[in-house]
Amino acid sequence: MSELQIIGAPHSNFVRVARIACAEKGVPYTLVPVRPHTPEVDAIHPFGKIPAMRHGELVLCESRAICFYIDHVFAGPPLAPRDPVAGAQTEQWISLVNTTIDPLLVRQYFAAYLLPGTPDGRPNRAVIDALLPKMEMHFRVLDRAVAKTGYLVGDSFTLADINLLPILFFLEKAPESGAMLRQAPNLDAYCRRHFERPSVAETIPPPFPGRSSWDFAA
Ligand SMILES: N[C@@H](CCC(=O)N[C@@H](CS)C(=O)NCC(=O)O)C(=O)O
Repeated sequence: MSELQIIGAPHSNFVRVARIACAEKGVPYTLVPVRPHTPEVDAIHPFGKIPAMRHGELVLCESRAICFYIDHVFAGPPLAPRDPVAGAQTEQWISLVNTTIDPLLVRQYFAAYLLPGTPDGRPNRAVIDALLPKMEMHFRVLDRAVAKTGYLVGDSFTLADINLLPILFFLEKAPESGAMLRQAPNLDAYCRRHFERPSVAETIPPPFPGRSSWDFAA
């Protein structure tokens, strides 16, 4: 069968999830680095979002579905535990990350730096300042979640961690979230440890288009 393609720009945290999943399973893939709403993506995702996937005749969209496929079709360590309790806890954290943490910390906070919508293009202070109390609560939740074992679920690396780490990579770069991370000892140690994991380290995205580095001035 032809090589698996992960379709989507490497800056997307959801694309990175699919790439880390491939790396963890030892699945070779080609990255097709296209933006949302381009013909390659629109042909697969009904709403034009990334990632999409192509493997032979099969096309899929949505990071969770793509990771399910990668996890079940290929050999290698399970990304989601097959034990029903640990599996359900993994799904619980994937859902919390994707439906609560990503919308606040990436789509609202990080976007206020990246796509600020201000007349001079500077970070959107009004948006950022309004988000800070909720962000602190999110950091407290995550710090508690990894305190016991250094993983979100049980004592092994799962798809739950794979979904969270690309978001923490962004958060480490921005001023307020970077400070919150450094003040959350368990979460900070979690990042230091797992950012070095080969699947995570080898999928670090290049700086966003139009930026020369990952530095975000306040
Ligand atoms: N639920 C989707 C979310 C994917 C997603 O939102 N991707 C972003 C890039 S990080 C995107 O394509 N945004 C374009 C849009 O929302 O129109 C998944 O898990 O794959």
